[in-house]
Amino acid sequence: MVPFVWSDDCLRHEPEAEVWVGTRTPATEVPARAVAIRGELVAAGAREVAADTHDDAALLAVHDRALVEFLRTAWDEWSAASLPSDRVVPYVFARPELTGGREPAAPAAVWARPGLFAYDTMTLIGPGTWESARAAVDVALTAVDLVSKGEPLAYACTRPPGHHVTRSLYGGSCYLNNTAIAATALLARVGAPVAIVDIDAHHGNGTQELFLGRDDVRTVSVHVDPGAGWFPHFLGFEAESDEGNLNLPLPPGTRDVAWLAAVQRAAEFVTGARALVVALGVDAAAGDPESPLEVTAGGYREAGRILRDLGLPTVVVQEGGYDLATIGPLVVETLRGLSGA
Ligand code: SP5
Ligand code: ZN
Repeated sequence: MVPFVWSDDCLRHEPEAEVWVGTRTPATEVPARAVAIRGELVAAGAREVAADTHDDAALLAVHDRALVEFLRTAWDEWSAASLPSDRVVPYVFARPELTGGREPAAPAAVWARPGLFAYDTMTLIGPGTWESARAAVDVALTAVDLVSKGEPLAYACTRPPGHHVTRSLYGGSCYLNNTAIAATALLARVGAPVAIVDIDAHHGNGTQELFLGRDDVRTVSVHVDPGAGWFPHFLGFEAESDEGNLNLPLPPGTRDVAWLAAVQRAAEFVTGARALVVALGVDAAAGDPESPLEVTAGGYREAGRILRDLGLPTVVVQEGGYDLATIGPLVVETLRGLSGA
């Protein structure tokens, strides 16, 4: 079985809640997700590799320093301000139209700062959030190191996930774009083009925006149609596609055959790349509480086979997947397909 990269620090982020339509609802992106995946990987005989620390170079090649510094300091500043919420949450948003496109002022109030960097109210910051997000970057970069050293396939057990984060905005339960950082690091090692295939149930909007208009990283996302009312709502439509970016939105209720046909198209789109990053969300599975797609474990295994057929050095980065009972088996099945097991 494949090597998988792990860091205990990825368990330190405990969002506890998500503020959805103004209501505090229980968090879905919980530490138990990573624990469940690890347990299943170990049971399947996968080899655990401890994450190495990496400096900020690859991180800052993808994200604005201001976002990184905000995330690094947000909890300490918030907790020192004696606010009524025990998690960092935005309340006023510095939209570009609000300031006529001018740079918004750095707000004096600590409680206004999240509105410079957050695009939703669901992605809370607490003690340990920064440590986990930064550790996930190290996990992803360690998997890139393994593949650069000749492993054909490596799995990064990243948590929190990352594919919804743009250069300067976080959201969608994500803080740092592990997938984009891995692809950027891989690009420096193997040369262009590098491919990102995102099979999370939700559109990889952050990854799309980071690489749109570039020909050195090709991006493709297979996801539930945002036009049917699903997150990220404003993005993920077919019309955003160009020579280097392909969106394949699917209707709610989509099952294996149609989903795999889209994964096949995704694979064809990136044929000729020198290396592959798979943004592996297993929330497209039937029964996942966060998506209406109905993919089976066998479907995920077949997706792995389709992507294996590209014959590329491959880094798999964990994204979503919220059903604690099935998340581990779904990851293992995908990796079986990818490794030809
Ligand atoms: C990485 C990833 O899969 N992020 C997905 C984030 C989507 N969240 C949108 C949630 C929409 C409302 N869900 C209601 C549940 C409230 N707890
Ligand atoms: Zn998702």
